[in-house]
Amino acid sequence: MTEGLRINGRRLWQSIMDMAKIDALPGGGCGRLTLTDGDRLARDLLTTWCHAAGCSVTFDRLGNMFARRLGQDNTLPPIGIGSHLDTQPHGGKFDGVYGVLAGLEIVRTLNDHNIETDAPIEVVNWTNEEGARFAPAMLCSGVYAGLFDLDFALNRIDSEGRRFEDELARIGYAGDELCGAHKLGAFLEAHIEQGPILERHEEVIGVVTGGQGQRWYDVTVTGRDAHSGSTPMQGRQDALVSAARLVLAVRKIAKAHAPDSVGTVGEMHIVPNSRNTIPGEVRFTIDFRNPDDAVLSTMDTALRKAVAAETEARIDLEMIWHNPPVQFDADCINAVHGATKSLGYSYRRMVSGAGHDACQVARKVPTAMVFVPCKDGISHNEAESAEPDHLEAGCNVLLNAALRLSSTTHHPSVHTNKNHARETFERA
Ligand code: HGY
Ligand code: MN
Ligand code: MN
Repeated sequence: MTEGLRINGRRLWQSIMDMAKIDALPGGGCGRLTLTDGDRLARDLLTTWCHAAGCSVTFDRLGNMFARRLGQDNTLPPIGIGSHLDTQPHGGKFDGVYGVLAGLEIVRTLNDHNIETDAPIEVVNWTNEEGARFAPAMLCSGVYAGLFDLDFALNRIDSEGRRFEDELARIGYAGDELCGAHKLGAFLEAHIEQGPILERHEEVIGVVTGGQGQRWYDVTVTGRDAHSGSTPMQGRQDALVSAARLVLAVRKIAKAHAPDSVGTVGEMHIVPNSRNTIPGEVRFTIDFRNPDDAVLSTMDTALRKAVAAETEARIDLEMIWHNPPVQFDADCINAVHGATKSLGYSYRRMVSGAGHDACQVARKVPTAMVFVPCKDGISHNEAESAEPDHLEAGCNVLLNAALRLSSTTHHPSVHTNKNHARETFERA
């Protein structure tokens, strides 16, 4: 009865466009940082829609939201379907939002057809996936999966010195449920690929088998403030020159570990940031990624060597996040793969280059992902865009995979692959 069921693509698209009005930017994207008033409005809108679809909505200590649609047997752990509503400062309309609203569209479609699943279905919105305001990324799905403890998350500070816990309370989304106590039988996440591979190969669906590893660092370079006019070049302790050499070292290390490594310095603060004072302090971030944790270790060694070679200023390097590569659950991957084939979409199996809440949740709950293409592979950019029929196809796969999973008792076969994600990894 349910095989080959399809969602309402127009309704899905409209919900994404309506959500995109919250903290809309002039360039067509969204700047909806976590725990801001915009995040609150997005959460309120999702709650209204989920209530209208007959769901009950709860949220845990970190504001992770669960909208529950009852099944025939509500003693079974629910199938979670979701992603995140927070965006990058200059983000797009689809990153994260697509996955949450695909879950809502599945609930709406099941309602349209009066279908009662065996296990309950839950639409999930994970708090602070982006890590742009409170590092690291995937923070609250990480606490849920037991990768960070609660206090670590509650005490994270943003660049203006505001605490995570205070901001969560301010927007009214600090729940009582212990983060990690909420049962899920499986978790599925639909997401735009955020890279060019599906588009390059003209495929519609990515059957995602895992995620690459990542390491994040905070670097503080301490030199000495001095007058730009009267201080001789010889003997300066210019923190920005040292930082610039390390920025180039990050690129060199990533290229030296080609083709699968990437390295980025995305955030930098210069103090005192005055045009006629030699910078005395520079703080910046480093983001290394590779599907193989052993390679990330060699990149780490190369970075520490570059730091040791810096003599003009003092360098403090702190690795604030070590996220090993993850392999998704075989049964969940097969449900996605089987649904894709039965719906007749072109597809490839692939490892995710970007991090996702699913990469964290997979360490606790059987999990898999569905990718759809995005234009030119661009994301974390206001120009991010996706085709309505691709979004619809991904949501159809998600629906049929969820139906397969909700009617089988599911035993976790999750393993965190410490070395490297097994599927071949094609670097963009
Ligand atoms: O960093 C990531 O890969 C994700 O977009 N938060
Ligand atoms: Mn995302
Ligand atoms: Mn993102």
